[in-house]
Amino acid sequence: MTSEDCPWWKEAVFYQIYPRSFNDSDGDGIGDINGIVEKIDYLDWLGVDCVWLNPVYLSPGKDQGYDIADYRSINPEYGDMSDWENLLSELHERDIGLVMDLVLNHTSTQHEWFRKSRRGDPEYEDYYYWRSTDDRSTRPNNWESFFDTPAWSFDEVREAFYLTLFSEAQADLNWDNSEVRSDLFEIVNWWLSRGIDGFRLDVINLISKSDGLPDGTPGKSFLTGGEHFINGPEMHRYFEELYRETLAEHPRELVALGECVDIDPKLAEAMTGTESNLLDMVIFFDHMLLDRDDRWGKREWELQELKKVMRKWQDAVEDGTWVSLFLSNHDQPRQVSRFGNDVEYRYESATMLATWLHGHKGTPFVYQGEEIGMGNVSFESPDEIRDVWAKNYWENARSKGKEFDEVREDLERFSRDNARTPMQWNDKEFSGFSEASPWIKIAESYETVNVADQRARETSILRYYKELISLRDREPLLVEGDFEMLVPAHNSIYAFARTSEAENEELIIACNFTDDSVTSEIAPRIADSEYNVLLANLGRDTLSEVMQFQPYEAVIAKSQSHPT
Ligand code: TEU
Repeated sequence: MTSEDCPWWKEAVFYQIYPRSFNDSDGDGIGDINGIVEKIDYLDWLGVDCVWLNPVYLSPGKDQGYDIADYRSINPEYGDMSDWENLLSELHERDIGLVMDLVLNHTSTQHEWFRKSRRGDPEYEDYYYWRSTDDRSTRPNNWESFFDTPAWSFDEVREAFYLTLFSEAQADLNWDNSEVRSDLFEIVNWWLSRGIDGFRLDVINLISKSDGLPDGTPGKSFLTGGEHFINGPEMHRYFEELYRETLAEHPRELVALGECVDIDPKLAEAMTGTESNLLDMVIFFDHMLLDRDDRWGKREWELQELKKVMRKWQDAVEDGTWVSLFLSNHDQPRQVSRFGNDVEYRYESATMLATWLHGHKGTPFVYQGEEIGMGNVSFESPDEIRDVWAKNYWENARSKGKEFDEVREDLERFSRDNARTPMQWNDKEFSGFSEASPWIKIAESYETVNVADQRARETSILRYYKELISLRDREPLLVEGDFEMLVPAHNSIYAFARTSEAENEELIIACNFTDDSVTSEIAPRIADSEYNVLLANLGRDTLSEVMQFQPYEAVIAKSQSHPT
């Protein structure tokens, strides 16, 4: 389905692949590019339109590929450039796009630029943020990193501090240096010339830092100093320049999706057109913060809060921006464990959450394993931790005298490792992911939660995802319909309409977010028109004015006449 003035990426369903954990073709316990190729028929069968591939570039892997050592080569653990070219052409043959994940805010400290910069090579000395202080126990400012450490690391070679907003192996590039910008633009063009369909731009709203790198005011941003490095002063100018020098010249319709920490709708609108033209859609995180308190703590939250956040972003979409719709990615715990119930209601809650997500206005993203309801894992000991952020969290706790058991619950709830356990293809040893013991533990659930089993069944989470994805192809209201919240005050039911006044029709999407049976009047107006159920996870075939919902029940229904 391609309507004339709707870009392909608005109609698409994206599938996110974390290559290290998707499928291992060569038996070393690490997923790889040929492993993805082996599963393209599966992606085709599922019906997705475009793949977002997490970084596969050469990298020492301190942050699993987000520390790039060479933007123009492939990590040998994943294959080589000809494997990658084969992946692209195999995807394109099935009409599936490929979006590469590009990290332009920082490089690995193994990158040639950093190696030259630390030695003071005049051409590269200003490629990063270097600062000296009188003694090495005093940092240049009080900024905090995203990974629970100070934002400065000391380099023994240059005998100075470098800015590092993530791990110490990731040095922030100095975008104020025009040479840095033009080198990065060349890289972007190099990838575009290989025929990809666009980019996911990692933490793209961090590229500009306040002049002079002043101290932050503690509490002003969720990280000390954030007001000086998130949405910085030159951001729009750099976005516009990047756009002008790369994507703007391109003859095909590409997509640029920007991962943006801490933005609001106004900024999103600015980033997607009113101030700069770089981004087509933004990845926002407000809904990922509802259940978190101070990063690792648990916060009780209410459905009303989710409604508020989503309404805000749906209004922004009506006002002209566009968003990615997601509940999971490689940085987040598994959605069925987090927002559903992976013990008693895995099928019900996984399918409800999918219905809810795909019902909104924006582009839906499915993160590998979500489509079979993969859940969080347990961590028996610190040896099982792989993620650098989780390691820092544990190390910080340990240095304060804490035992592993005291932080275990936090890790099991929020660790990024939850999302990174191997894909569960079948119930065989190593879950069909590999012939060898994988780089990270396999979730205990693989014997019962796996692709082979769910594909063989008539009713399963996987079958439901396939239906939901294909519904988007048949039902333009899912792409274009206006959003309207229904029963806004209800504490258990999240219901909304997607309407088209011109066509005089609407969809109603209604979801029970709880373990309980719940009654709700969805909308009195549904009484005067016929509603056909298009999809329902628990077999419902009609709508009524007052509905009794089973735990985690979800339904999408369509009216023929719009209420007056
Ligand atoms: O993530 C940026 C980021 O800020 C997240 O780690 C965020 O803190 C998390 O989603 C909590 O909600 C991007 C990548 O997605 C991540 O994997 C990288 O580690 C990070 O950038 C650095 O490149």
